[in-house]
Amino acid sequence: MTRSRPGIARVRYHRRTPTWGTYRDEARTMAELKLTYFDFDGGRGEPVRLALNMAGIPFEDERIPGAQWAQHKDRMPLRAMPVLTVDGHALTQCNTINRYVGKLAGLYPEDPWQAVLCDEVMDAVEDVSSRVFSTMAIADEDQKRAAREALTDDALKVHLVRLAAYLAERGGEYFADGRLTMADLKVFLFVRHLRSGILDYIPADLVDRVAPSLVAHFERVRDHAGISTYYESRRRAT
Ligand SMILES: N[C@@H](CCC(=O)N[C@@H](CS)C(=O)NCC(=O)O)C(=O)O
Repeated sequence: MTRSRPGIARVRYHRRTPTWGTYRDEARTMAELKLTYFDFDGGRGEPVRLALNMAGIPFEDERIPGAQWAQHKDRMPLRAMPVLTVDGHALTQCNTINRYVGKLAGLYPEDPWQAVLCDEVMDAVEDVSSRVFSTMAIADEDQKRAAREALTDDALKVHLVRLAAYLAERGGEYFADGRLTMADLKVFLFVRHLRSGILDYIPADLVDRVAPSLVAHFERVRDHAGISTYYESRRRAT
């Protein structure tokens, strides 16, 4: 996986064998990576953290506390995060970053059709979760309630039902390539957020009622050795 970008420094590293997977140890030439995102274990930056940790790819996990965001905003190319800095080049757009990191981590399909199925799911989740995120900025409680109830009755249900249909069409376990890919990480985090109960006016049992197969998928991904090991290490660290 040698990238050909003349004049850009590369770091040589030895990828560890993940305890959960089948990767063999292999020496690789890999870019130096830094993920910059908010300091919580979720959101648009989290699939990248999961994928890089699962694959044992070293990276700097730069976590910006929400209270300090104003001081950092102007150094981001589009005044938003996540930003993945690759050998000094600041890359934006979470799904673009997910595809790149998915390729590095072996969590993105090589087959073009499977890749587009993976992309479709990632973009659908991005679309609907952007609409959920945008309600967080609504200060007026009545307006927030109205916006979230409208989302629950329409876009959220439509997306959850469609995602469950995709899952069933694709064998019922994973969204692309018959194995865990970046699409599964994105759906896992979306479902975890919806079921967490922290989103007032979006019922925490919505997914369970509307798309129970996505709950089974959530548990499958949560219990994946690479993911449970990562979150155990986060629990120990915090
Ligand atoms: N289209 C961008 C959206 C990035 C975005 O809006 N990120 C949020 C955090 S998840 C952000 O930086 N919000 C802070 C702000 O806009 O001030 C992407 O896909 O990465």
